[in-house]
Amino acid sequence: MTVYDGENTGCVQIIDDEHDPIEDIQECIDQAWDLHDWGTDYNIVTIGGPQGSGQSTLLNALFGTKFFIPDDNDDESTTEGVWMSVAPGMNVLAMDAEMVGSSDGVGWKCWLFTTTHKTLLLFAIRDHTGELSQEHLFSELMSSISEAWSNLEKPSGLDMHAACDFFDCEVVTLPSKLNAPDEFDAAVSKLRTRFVDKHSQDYVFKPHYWKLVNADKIAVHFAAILDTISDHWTMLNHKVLSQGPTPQPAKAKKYSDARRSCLFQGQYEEHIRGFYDMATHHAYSAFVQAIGLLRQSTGARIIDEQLALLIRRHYRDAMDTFNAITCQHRHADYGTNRDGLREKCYAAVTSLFPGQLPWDMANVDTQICIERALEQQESLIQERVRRDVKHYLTKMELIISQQATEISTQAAKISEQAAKIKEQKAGMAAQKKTIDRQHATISALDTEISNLEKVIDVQDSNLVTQNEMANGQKDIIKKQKCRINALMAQIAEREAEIAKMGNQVAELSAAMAFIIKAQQMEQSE
Ligand SMILES: Nc1nc2c(ncn2[C@@H]2O[C@H](COP(=O)(O)OP(=O)(O)O)[C@@H](O)[C@H]2O)c(=O)[nH]1
Ligand SMILES: [Mg+2]
Repeated sequence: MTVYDGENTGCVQIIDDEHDPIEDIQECIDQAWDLHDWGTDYNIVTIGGPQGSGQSTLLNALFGTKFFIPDDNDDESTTEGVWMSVAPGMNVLAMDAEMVGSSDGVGWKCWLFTTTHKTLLLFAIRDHTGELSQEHLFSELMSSISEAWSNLEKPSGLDMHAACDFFDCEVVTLPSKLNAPDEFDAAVSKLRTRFVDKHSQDYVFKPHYWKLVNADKIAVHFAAILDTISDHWTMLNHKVLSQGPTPQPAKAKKYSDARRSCLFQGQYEEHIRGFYDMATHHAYSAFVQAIGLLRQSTGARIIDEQLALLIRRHYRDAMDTFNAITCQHRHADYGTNRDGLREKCYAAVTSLFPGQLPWDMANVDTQICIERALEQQESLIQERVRRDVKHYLTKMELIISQQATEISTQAAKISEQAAKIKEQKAGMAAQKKTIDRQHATISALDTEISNLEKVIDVQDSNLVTQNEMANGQKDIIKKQKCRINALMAQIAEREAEIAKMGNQVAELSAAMAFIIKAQQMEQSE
């Protein structure tokens, strides 16, 4: 019995917390969601990411759903299993699931539930601060995806495919819901328009995302997918998704019983019929539209060679579309359905260009077979060339990496030498500074010397003058000496004279004393 949530939020649990499928999704389709009018005009969305990364919050904000969001204080509770809800006012089925981090990758299965040929992986980077540009994030993501894809073990026949054959990838950034709530709301509502506005250039749901199942048939489709998943359980769970331990045998059995009861006994055949109808519908409607346009644009009523070529090209596109859709789900009905599509295309051409036998179908198909064989040859050659190129590239990479090592060793040496040179330069600069300083000192000394020289010159000239003066004085002294000598001679003369006069005086005195004595004697007598 399908689990409806207690609060009547319109959300239904389609896989339970034990990761077992809930049986009667059909009941929701018929009653809760009422998908009967949707046909293929619908889309399925889900958000992947670690628990607590805001998946439920973003789903609710974008699609107006009411998926469970735990209380901020409630660390324990979280989304368990897979829940689904119709987005109010939109032909969108939103899935909320425990995702990466769950023990067996149940959330990944949501992506596998896709009912389209191609899936859009829209990476929403939350709490984006703008440090890394969207372009940068995109290129990082793309390189991670292609690396993951190249490590993926692909079913045989899909080895040649690239991730972009199955997935379109885009990146959007969202500001922090907690730190910038207004900006977050604005960004989310802008993003929402991309899911709603069919005329927008950025409309998320591209026409080439063919729906392979009518909306009211998705229950059987899901069951069939679960069947496929469980058949490839080991590969999906371990080699591809690396999501935890091998399921215990008891659990595996329970799972397989559940899926079998999910197949609605007999509805699988109906599902396959619907699937082929859908593939025929997509291929045929594209073909009819294309040749209708051809008829309109050329105005031609008669199929000439050129028109036949164009029609053939569209016919081939239609067959390719049919094959692309059905290639992963080949079934016994393939041949009958392909022939049916061929007949329908033929009928369409004859009704647009009545009364003409535009081509011999067998011929066209043979030609297409030949072309395809040629293409296969070409792709084999390309593959061989690619392998050779890869081999060569690996070799080159090795050589380049060796050279890179060598270069990096040399670069290290060069940088070592550069460091030394830098050191020496610094030493030289220091020496230059010292030399400059010494130069300055020398030039100061030079100035001082030249000043001193000037002083010396002045002193020299002074000395000359003084010498001259001295010589003059010497002459004067000489003259004075002569004069002194003359004076000395005069003095000596005078002294001699004085001595003479002294002698005379002494003689006179003696004479006078004699006289006096004589007088005294005379007197005394
Ligand atoms: N920082 C931040 N928190 C968010 C954002 N979106 C939701 N949250 C909070 O993260 C918690 C878990 O959100 P929920 O949507 O339940 O995460 P889920 O487990 O991935 O579904 C809630 O408390 C939200 O308020 C976001 O963009 N940034
Ligand atoms: Mg959640």
